[in-house]
Amino acid sequence: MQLKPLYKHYFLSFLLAGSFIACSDSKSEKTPAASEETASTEHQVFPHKLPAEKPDMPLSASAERMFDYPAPRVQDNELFSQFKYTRLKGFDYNGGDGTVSRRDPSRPILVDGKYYMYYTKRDTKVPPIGWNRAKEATDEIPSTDWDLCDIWYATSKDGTTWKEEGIAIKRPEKPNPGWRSVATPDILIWKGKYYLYYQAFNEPSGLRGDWCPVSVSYADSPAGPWTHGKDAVIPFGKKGEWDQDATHDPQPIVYKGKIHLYYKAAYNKWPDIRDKYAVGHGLVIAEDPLGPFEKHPLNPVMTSGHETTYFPFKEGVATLAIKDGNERYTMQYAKDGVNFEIASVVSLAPTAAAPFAADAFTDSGDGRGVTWGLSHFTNAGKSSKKAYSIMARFDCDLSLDVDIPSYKKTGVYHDPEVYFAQKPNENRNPEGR
Ligand code: AAL
Repeated sequence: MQLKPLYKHYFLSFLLAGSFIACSDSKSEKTPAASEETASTEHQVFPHKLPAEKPDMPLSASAERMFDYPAPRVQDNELFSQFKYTRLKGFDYNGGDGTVSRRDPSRPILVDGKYYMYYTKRDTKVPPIGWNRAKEATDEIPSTDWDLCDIWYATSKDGTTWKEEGIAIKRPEKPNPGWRSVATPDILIWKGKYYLYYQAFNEPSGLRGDWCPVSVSYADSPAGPWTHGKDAVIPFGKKGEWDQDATHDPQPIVYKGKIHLYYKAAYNKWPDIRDKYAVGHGLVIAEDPLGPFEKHPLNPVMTSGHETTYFPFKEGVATLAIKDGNERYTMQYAKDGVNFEIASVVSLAPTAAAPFAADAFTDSGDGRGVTWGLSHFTNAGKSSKKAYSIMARFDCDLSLDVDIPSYKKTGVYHDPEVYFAQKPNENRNPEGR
């Protein structure tokens, strides 16, 4: 089988060397190298000019995959971007003493020339004592950063300087759902009305993991007043199902004429054995904002990511997966809003990202993507005893309508201190292995 190509190789060598003497018996000992070269002369070689389409030739697994992305070159990929950050103006954090925290912003909406955003705000006498000490939490002592919170809202002309307007949803009286804390809101505009979905806690988070159902309130104006609509709008899974313990981070879009509400659940023995936890995102669909919401049979529709970040893109839905799962720090796309595939791998991605998506509720069937949004940093406090979060703005080019080449650069360099802040395991042995 090897003989034929081998002769060919010799023939080529003779021509190139211009000498028959080169063909000696000792050469024939180099058969393996010879047959490797033969392969390259016999097979089509991947071209220097990167093809726009998958070439019709045998490809390595990696080269094959390159053509499965929205563009083979990441710089041309509409679902790839760097993320740039700006501090928000207009929010006071009480000198960073851990008693004031703002986190989990909703996606901003633009109404009559003003942006509105809704977020979790904690303003407590003392900083949170920590998840593990949830049993010691009182009416004045928060367990976690999102315990004893209300939902506030702020407005802005430019998305960077904000005016904190006041409370949108206040914790109701005990024992109404959410009496302990209301948190992590997101907004829907549907048939001229505004709907806020949020987590409604009846106990300090940490007691049973992060146990809380999702409630919804509605208003005629983005400034409220808000009327309580319904509790437990996302049904918990039955015992033994992946989402039996949690329904978090509700995020609605309007898609194919219906309300598609994505949510997060931590599962796999969590909260009993926390280090085994896994995170998934589910999808529930309704024709009315107050429900009933029906679970998609393929849930979880995302198996990587933490907080939910979903927006209409082309005919489908795009999402950003951060922090958890094998595919963390990827942008993904699903033509049908359900079956997501990796579109790009990203760096320095925003946490709890809530992008401004002008078409989040218009159901245009041609989502244009996003260029900025809000996110949070949960480690703004200098020590765990003064833990609090701050909100921030991010900018990006995940839009079909703009082209910002600097956002498409692939290198993201951190200050060396960022790396040195990651300390090696204390048990590293003296030889440094
Ligand atoms: C967040 C979200 C949910 C969790 C907690 C507050 O980032 O995932 O809202 O319950 O952390």
